[in-house]
Amino acid sequence: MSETNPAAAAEVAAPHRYTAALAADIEARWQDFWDAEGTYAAPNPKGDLAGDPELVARPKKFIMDMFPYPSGAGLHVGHPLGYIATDVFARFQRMTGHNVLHTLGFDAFGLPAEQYAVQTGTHPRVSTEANIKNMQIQLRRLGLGHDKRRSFATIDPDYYKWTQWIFLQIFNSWYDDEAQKARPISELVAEFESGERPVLGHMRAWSELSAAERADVLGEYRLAYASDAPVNWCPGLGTVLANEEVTADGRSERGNFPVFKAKLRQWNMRITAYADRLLDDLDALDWPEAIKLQQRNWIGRSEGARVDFPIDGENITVFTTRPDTLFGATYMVLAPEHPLVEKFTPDAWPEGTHEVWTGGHATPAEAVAAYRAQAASKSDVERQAEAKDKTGVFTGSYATNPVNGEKVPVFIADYVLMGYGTGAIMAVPAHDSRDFAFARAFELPVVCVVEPTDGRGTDPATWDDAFVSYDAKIVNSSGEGVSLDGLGVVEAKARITEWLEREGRGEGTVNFRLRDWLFSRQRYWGEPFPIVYDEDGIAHPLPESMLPLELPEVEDYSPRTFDPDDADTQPETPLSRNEDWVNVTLDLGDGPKRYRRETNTMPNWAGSCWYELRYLDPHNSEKLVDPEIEQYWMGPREGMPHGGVDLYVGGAEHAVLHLLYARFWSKVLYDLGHVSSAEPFHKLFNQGMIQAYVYRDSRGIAVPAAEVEERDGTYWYQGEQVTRLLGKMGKSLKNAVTPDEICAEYGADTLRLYEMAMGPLDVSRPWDTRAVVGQFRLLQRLWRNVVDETTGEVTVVDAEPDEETLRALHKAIDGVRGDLENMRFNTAIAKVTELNNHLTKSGGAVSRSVAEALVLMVAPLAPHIAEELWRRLGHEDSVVHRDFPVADPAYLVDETVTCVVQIKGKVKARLEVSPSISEDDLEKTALADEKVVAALGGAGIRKVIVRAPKLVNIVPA
Ligand code: ANZ
Repeated sequence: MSETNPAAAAEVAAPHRYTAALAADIEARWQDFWDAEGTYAAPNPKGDLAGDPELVARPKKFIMDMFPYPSGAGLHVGHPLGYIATDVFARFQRMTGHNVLHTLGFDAFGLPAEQYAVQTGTHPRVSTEANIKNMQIQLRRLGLGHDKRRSFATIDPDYYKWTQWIFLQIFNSWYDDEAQKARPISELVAEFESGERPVLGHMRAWSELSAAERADVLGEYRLAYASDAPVNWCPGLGTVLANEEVTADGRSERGNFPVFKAKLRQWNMRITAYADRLLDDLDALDWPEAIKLQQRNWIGRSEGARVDFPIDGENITVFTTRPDTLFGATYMVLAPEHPLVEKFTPDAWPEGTHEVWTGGHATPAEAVAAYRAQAASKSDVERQAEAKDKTGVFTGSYATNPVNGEKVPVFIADYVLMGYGTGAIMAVPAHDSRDFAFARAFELPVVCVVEPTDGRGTDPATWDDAFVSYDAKIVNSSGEGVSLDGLGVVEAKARITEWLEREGRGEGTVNFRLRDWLFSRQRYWGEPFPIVYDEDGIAHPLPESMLPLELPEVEDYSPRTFDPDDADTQPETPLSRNEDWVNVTLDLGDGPKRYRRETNTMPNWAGSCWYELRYLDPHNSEKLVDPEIEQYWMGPREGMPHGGVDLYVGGAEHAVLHLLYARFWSKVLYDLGHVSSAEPFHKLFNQGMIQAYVYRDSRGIAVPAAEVEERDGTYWYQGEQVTRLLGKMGKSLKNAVTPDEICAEYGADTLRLYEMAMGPLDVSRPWDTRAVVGQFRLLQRLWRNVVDETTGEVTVVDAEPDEETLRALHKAIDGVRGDLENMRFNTAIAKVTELNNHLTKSGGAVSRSVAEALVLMVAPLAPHIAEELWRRLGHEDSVVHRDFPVADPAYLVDETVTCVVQIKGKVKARLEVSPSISEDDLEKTALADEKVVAALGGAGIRKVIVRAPKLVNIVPA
């Protein structure tokens, strides 16, 4: 039998060995125990989750993962990397005196469930809930210490009731630029009523305006407002798309359909009101610099000026960051969509208009129409590309440069975007590369006004490109009332801005790249808007008592699609198909009336904009979160001036959208007094990715990775050689490894250790199933150091450990503590391994004190085996709330002995050296010693006699 089945033989010889079967048994038992005991329940200071006051009194730690979308494909081993890391960290924090909140919910609205529903007819709720159940089972198997009482999914009506409630708060507020904060819209109305604030755009008093006029005025202020913004309309998919969902060549990422710019009435969030605060508050956050930089670039603050260029008794206003170069502005460009284009397109070309300017068209109108059609088919990204060949066409009009009275031709060109600045620019070809390329193509004058510092001279005719510098002298810039000659760029900007303001021809301004957030989607599987429209089309918020507004049943979840090339179509939302739901009679305080519901739904970012708050107080039916509870877990404190989650772990792909939207909602809730934290996430950590090898055959098709064989560095699949490349892990690349497989083969503790040992957490690493066994062996050795594999008896002894073991132990404790505190999980595991190996090598029974400390050190990393060994060591309690061991500093200093150095038999120096120093090292140390060198006085050496570690005798020549 032993010949045919060695594993079975080993089991007979060692029935108590740590095997996959034993690991499975241990892990299931402890997972049941934790659930039954509520081991990971974090007590709140009050409310339904109040608990142990001793725990509440401790310093808190709120440790959070970016929550998952419950996909039908389930988890592969790459997904839980971050969840394991936060779990290890949370466990360590529990063992070092903190009240730790750690839980996980599900971000469950979204497109895949809806598409699945369209294909199969299964209601998205049904498939999503099944996916959540499946994911919960997979996650439970990993032994994650979550407070499950706090978990929820964004699709739960009890949750999205509050998402809708927050929408109403945003709808019912406006941004007071003076106070630099959001305020209730009712306070604005009061200011209008009292006449304290003039009603912009109306000569009449507030009381004289109609309801529709008032609604329009307030719409200009509300932080959530409906507008007819140009959006990405994709008839082939039947929905509008976010910019991120559109490819560089203007097609839908999904399905590759054409995308058109269409004006549709959509909800928007006025995130731009918060641009400055979103920038400023980044400074105090503990985030990776790269992510902060991406947010700064996305917000894109530019300081410059608006300048008016007179034209036919009107003005074209440009935004420029370089008003200091105004004397070099030789032409202007409007975005093709600019509303003034028609007005300044005369019937005929002015006398003698250049051929290149007209594009060969008979009239300006014809040229403009042709160019507009061409520009409409390009995406913003394409239009902004740094390509040298610039296109455009002359409008037939000239404006006047306000500083020198010169006539400048007005062009339209697609390198100017409507959505930025004013959608119009003054072109300074000498000092802007795009303008330079355009000027060369259209034979426009180039005037140098910033003195080149690179020796190219001041004649642009000889240049190959623009001279771009912020650190040079202004030249050629004197006009009637103002001269900039000789000034530096900064002074010149200040001087000209002052002049523009004095003359009423412009003003200094700050511009942001950030746009308002398009908040409507023509989808089914999202939060309905708590908004109804009356017969005049005026939007009314639902009262809080009518929340949640639940998603109704519909016959068909799919968006209506159209001929992909038919830009003139309009989306039809799935919710609009339920007429009974859409048309309702409601009493909104002035008696029953007929209303029509908003039929768009919110984007799937909405649910993740505030979920950290609901974890705090998940069952509160009166408030989104109790203020005292919010203050306890997230309020500002030392080192965290804006408060927030203590640690947030997730992928770097969420640098801008989710993280910016969540920051924005936090600030609105903060301004309105609902929370004390103005930032959601104080510390952010981006984990790396687990990559996997992708094997492809000669046709480039991925083959199942698990069936590929390696032969001397080459790879073979069914007799054919295949190529190997590192890539993503996933079903489509046939290289997914599930945590379930690894748990079945080795247990969750081994999987946890392997994932944490693979490398620093923020670095991507290739998965290697064959290497997992290394961590399994570590656990087997750990087990053997405490339990007899044959009898199952605990083998530890009460004797004091020897000096060397004590040193190894305390060195490990000190190192592992520091590593866990700083999330260096891989090096923590290396130190645990070293100590464990020391115990294995020492032979003989392990001292109880050492075994217990080792088990406690392992507990955050491999909690199941730690619980089991702890119990077998005779403890009744769980390791989870035990104190993490503390190193005794006395054992951390290396022991030394005194070595005497003699020259010709006389003592010249004493050295403190390690008792284990080698003869060579000791000789070198002695000869390098200052006193010895001095005593030798440059004499040569005939002989050195070394008796390590205590004596060195030098015989000079
Ligand atoms: C004149 C000028 C001279 C400019 C010069 C630059 C250099 P940032 O820093 O990104 O804010 N611009 C303004 N609006 C634009 C639009 N809608 N589409 C394309 N370009 C636009 O860039 C601001 C600069 O980009 C502005 O300053 C303007 O060109 C251009 F030596 O004005 B500048």
